[in-house]
This record gives sequence, structure tokens and C-alpha cells, in this order.
Amino acid sequence: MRINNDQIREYNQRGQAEHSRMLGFLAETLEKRGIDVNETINRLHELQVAIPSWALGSGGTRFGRFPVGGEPGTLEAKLEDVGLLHKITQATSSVSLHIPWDIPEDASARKKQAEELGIRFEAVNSNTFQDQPGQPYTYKFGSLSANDSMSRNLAVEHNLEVIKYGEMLGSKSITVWLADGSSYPGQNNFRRAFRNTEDSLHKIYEGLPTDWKMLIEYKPYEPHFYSTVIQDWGTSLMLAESCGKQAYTLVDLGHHLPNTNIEQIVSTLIMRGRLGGFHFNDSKYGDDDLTCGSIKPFQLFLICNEIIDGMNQNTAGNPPIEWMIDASHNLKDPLVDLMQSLEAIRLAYAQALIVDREALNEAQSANDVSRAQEIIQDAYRTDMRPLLAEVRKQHGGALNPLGFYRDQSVREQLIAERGKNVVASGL
Ligand code: LRH
Ligand code: MN
Repeated sequence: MRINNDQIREYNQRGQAEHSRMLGFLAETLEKRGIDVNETINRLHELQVAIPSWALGSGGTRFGRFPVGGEPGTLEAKLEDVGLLHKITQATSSVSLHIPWDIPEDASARKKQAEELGIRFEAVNSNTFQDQPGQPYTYKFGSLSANDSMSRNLAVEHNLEVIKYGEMLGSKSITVWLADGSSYPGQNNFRRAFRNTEDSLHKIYEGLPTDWKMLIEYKPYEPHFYSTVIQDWGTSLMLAESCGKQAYTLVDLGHHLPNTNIEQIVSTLIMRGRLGGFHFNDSKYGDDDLTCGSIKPFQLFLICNEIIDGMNQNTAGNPPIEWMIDASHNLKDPLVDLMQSLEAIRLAYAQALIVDREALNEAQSANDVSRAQEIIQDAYRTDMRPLLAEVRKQHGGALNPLGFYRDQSVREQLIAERGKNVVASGL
């Protein structure tokens, strides 16, 4: 289904008066603080977040899955849903595909469809954490790190194939996440597993087009529960630097042990010029893949604060960061959940944009701890939502995406169009 501008304009008119009142108050507050409201609006619109193609249907766990109905059963339908999200939010101008879940049978048709929808293809993701039907060598005991060179070579070939699909679609980066690891002490030789992985990544890196990036995603555990070959940011950084200038780390917020200071990791990786991208989500315990900002919104703000501070200085020439969501929707309508995540990411970024960095630097240099805290918390405690609504409106989006989605009964229309039992490929 497609939404037209009149539907959005008509809906926005109903909320315009309240929006003007809220925006007027906020703009006055920000101007009093010496903040350029229009420049902030432009910086916010530039923040486009990629949608994961594997999270457009209902997610599940080993205990169960509860389909929402009207799910996109094909890559074509998935692109329609990302187009829909972008039409309503003006914040999702790209999609991140997962191969083989989203192999483009007709890449030029999909590329043309994406252009019509105003979206493009962000990083493509390889998958060496599942064996495909009839696969000659298993990934059960690893892929790029496997003891069996046949499994390693197969995994390298798969990643080179994923790059080929990405090139057909106009993507410029590949994300490599490995489930490789062990579940029992003694099962793996850590050094051999690391060196096999390093060697395999070098082979993939040799096949990387000169204008591409390789994003190496780390994770401490799951699906293995004793060790993971690429377990943390340091290991990912070592491998990226070992590969070459086009290799970077990818930070999935859910891939950290409890209480890890992720914002400090972000600051360190930018300082090193090796922060390639994010998978945004939230979690209470493990890799819960929950809605961004639903559990630790202050952490999300602090991460955005380090991104802005780091990229403002950027002495190491860190490239523009790829912003992507990686979540799983076990309870909520996937499109609603994604719109909530987009709002949380932009809200945290908006609050980080208004941090008084000059005053903060003075307070930090003077060891004026409470003053520094107040400066950070002032920004975090500023309700920037009216500005987010204005950014959308100025670019043809809905003042209130969830309100519009419900007002237009979008899910009901998708169910009428696709049926209740279509299952979207993915997690
Ligand atoms: C692993 C991960 C990775 C994807 C997968 C869908 O936990 O975060 O980014 O390949 O989820
Ligand atoms: Mn991820």
C-alpha cells in the first residue's frame, strides 16, 4: 500500500494548532540558549536511519512467535513497507538487507522500486550462522574461524557473493557478524579460531570494491555460551586494522555485557577513526533486541553525545557513521515498533545536539563536576519532540507518525492486502 501527500497533509492540519503552540515554546527556549533552531532542524533531517529487512515481520524466540498479520512475504513487499515508513517519518531513506533471506531475484527491478520509494540500500549482511538446505559443509562448528578449511572457504565465498548482490543494488558496505565460538571450556583453541577468522576476513577484504566498507560486528555470547571469536570492540578493532583502511567496527547496542560503558567505547572507536556503524536497539539483560530507548534512554543520549563530540573533532577522519536499527518485534506491530525506535534515536540525537559544548569543556577542565553534570542533564531533560515533528512536517512527513498510522488503519489495510498468515523472512 502507498500513502499520498494529501493523506498526510490532511492529518497534519488536525494537529497543527497544538504543534505550533508546543514548537513556539521550544524554539523560544532554544533561542534563549543561543541555539540555531533551523540549523538543528537540518542536522536532524540529515540523520537517516536504515531499516533492517529482517525486522519487518513479527520476531520470535525459541518459545514462540505471534504473527501480526499483513507481513511482507517478499523483498518487493519489504521495500514497500520501508517506503511506507519513510513516507510517514521522512527518517528512513535506506534499508539493510540480509542474504540469503533477501536475495534479489530481479535486482534492477528492486533498485528501480527503491528509487520510486525514495530509499536506497545500506549495508548488506552476510549469514554464516545458519546452514542452507543442501549446504556441502556445515557452519555448526564455525564459519570463517572453522577448523575445517572447506567450511571457511564456503563462508568466504558466501561473503564475496553478498558483496556482488550489494553491488547490483548500489550498496556500499557489508556487515559481517559471526556466531562463531564455543559453548564449553576446552572446545576451541582461541588463537587458532582468531587467526582463521583474520585470514578469512583478509580473503573477503581482497574482494571488497575500493569504495566499499567492511563493518565487523562483535558480540560477547549467543548462540554460543562460553566464547565468541569476535567477542568485543577490541577484537573487532584488531581485525579491522589488520584488514585495512576500508574495515571498521560495528556497534550493536545489545552486544555488550551488563553495565558496559558503551558511550566510552564509541568515543574510543571514533578517536581511532574506526567506527563504521551502529545496530540500534535496547536491552535489559542480554541481546534482547527491544525498542530503542525503551529501557536505557539516557544511555542512548550519552552515545549520541559522544558521536557528536567525536565527529565534531574527528582528527582520525572517521567516515560518516551508518545508522541502522537491529531489533526484533515479539509483541508489537513491527512498523509501530520501528517508528518508536526512530523517534527515540532522533530524540536522543536532538538532545545531544543542544549540549552546550563550550560550557561543558570549561566545566570539565575546571573539574567542576556538578556543573558538567548539569550541562549534560539540561540537554537530556529538554523535550525536543516538537522539533522532531517540525522536521518531519517540513519534509512532507506526519507530525505524529504513530497517530497517523493508527488514524489510517495501515495494519488493517496490510492484512486486507496480504492476509493474516504471510510470514516475513528473518529472525
Ligand atoms: C546478531 C545480529 C546480527 C544480525 C542478526 C540478525 O545478534 O545482531 O547483526 O545478523 O542479529
Ligand atoms: Mn546486529
